[in-house]
Amino acid sequence: MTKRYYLTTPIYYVNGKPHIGHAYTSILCDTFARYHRMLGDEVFFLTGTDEHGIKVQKVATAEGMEPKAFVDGIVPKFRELWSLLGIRYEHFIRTTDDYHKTGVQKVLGDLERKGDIYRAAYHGWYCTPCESFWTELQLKEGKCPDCGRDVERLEEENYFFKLSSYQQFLIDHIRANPDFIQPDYRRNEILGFLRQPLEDLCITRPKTRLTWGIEYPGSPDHVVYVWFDALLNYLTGIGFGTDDARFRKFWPADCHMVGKDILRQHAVYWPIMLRAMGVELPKRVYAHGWWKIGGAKMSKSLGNIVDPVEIVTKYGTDAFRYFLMREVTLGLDGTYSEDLLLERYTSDLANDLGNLWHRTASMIEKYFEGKVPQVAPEVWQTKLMRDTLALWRGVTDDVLRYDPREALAKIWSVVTEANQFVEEKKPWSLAKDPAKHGELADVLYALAECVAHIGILIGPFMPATSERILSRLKVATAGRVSDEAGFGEPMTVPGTPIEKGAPLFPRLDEKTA
Ligand code: ME8
Repeated sequence: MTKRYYLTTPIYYVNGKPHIGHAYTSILCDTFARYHRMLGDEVFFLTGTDEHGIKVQKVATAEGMEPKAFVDGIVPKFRELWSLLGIRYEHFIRTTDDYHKTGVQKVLGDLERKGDIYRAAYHGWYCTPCESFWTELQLKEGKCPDCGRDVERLEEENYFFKLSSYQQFLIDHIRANPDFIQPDYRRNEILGFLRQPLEDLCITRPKTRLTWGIEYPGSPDHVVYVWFDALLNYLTGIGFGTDDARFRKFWPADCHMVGKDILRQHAVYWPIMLRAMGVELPKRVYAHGWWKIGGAKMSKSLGNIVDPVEIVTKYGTDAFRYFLMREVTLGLDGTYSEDLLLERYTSDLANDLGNLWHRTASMIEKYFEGKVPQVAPEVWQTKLMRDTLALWRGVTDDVLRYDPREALAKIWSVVTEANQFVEEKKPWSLAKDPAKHGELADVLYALAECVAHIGILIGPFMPATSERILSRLKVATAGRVSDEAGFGEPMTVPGTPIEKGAPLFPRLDEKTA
């Protein structure tokens, strides 16, 4: 039976252009989604934009625009970036879409009738940039304990969601399902947080303070708190309330990929909301780390962002994708610098993979008129071929464990081995001796096959490079390999003319020339 795989990115705030941090989450998810498609799974990859709330309203007002007109102008920047980065999603949800708003209102109505939402007066402190409520005791020297900024005194009527009723349920669920929050150290953090009693969540804002939101169904004077609205995208985006068959087909989500900044919302509020609704919980929430610059998180509010478009224009999409996934272990923080990217580009891409392709194609051109040579079947018994074929299992395991860095490291160990194989076999010497023509054919065939197999496996990580390699080698099976047996088959056809083409990763001075 076909497996289903439902994966989500956070829906990003549209209060500014996307930066490397957003690109990172989307590239990770795209890679996992592509890998699962390669395995033959029926994949639903959902991404989109979080458009309501004070942050967006503020920026729109500052620009002298209506919020809706403002967000309509920003959303295309996200879509364009995803297209530039090769992000292939099944659906792009906007929280201003009607089907989403209807879904949110229905959930609120149901929960209120069930008694999980109540109206009450709120007295306390509020941090506007964080959109967080704090009690007197929680403040740190009179400031927001999260961001250290000023807070304002609030006294207003709001609607509250009974998080507290479900605290023990959540603790039990997290304990019984070790995969639910990943990595492990984040699960421990959340369990630590849950040692304190949970306060009920204020899920509305009075329209006197915020108008840009979904209207609360029970009161024309309130809009829904942006997080309550946003989290529900994971349901409405696959048809909750509009396409029940699709919803039932893909829910529960296999993985919500998020940054560690928003783990609490996904690992505490969200499962409790679902439990209250009587909907199954997602299988996994995976929190990745932050890209930092000079020790600080790259963020819109700090203004230290790097524009992915500039990087991609200079280095190419696949180099950017490779760098982000190879540089840090999923879960940990990484330091972004162009020097590090350049180092990876030069060593791993231009010198290792690029060179492997270039010398393989050049020698096939020179010694075999550009055609894949005929070979003896023993070629498949060489260490290089055995190590190449073993990649399928190793890389697949790594991807299924959400370790793209290790997957790439494994692939690159074979790239290195193949380059060493060239050095050892010295095809240029074999070519001088007609008696060694058969051996020369074996060496070049093995190299062509090795590169073809690597071409298949890097597809989810570096789709454009994969396509380039496979089309130059005329690999007809591309896109049809879905298991270890298929991966074990020959990919190239002796006698077929290949195309050397331009360098896969040109030296940067050549690129800019
Ligand atoms: O939080 N390093 O949206 P957002 C790594 N709308 N990842 C980063 C990053 C960095 N420096 N900066 C941002 C929101 N990200 C809500 C989400 S979901 C129901 C609602 C990535 O625009 C990372 O995935 O602030 C982080 O969690 C997300 O962008 C936050 O995006």
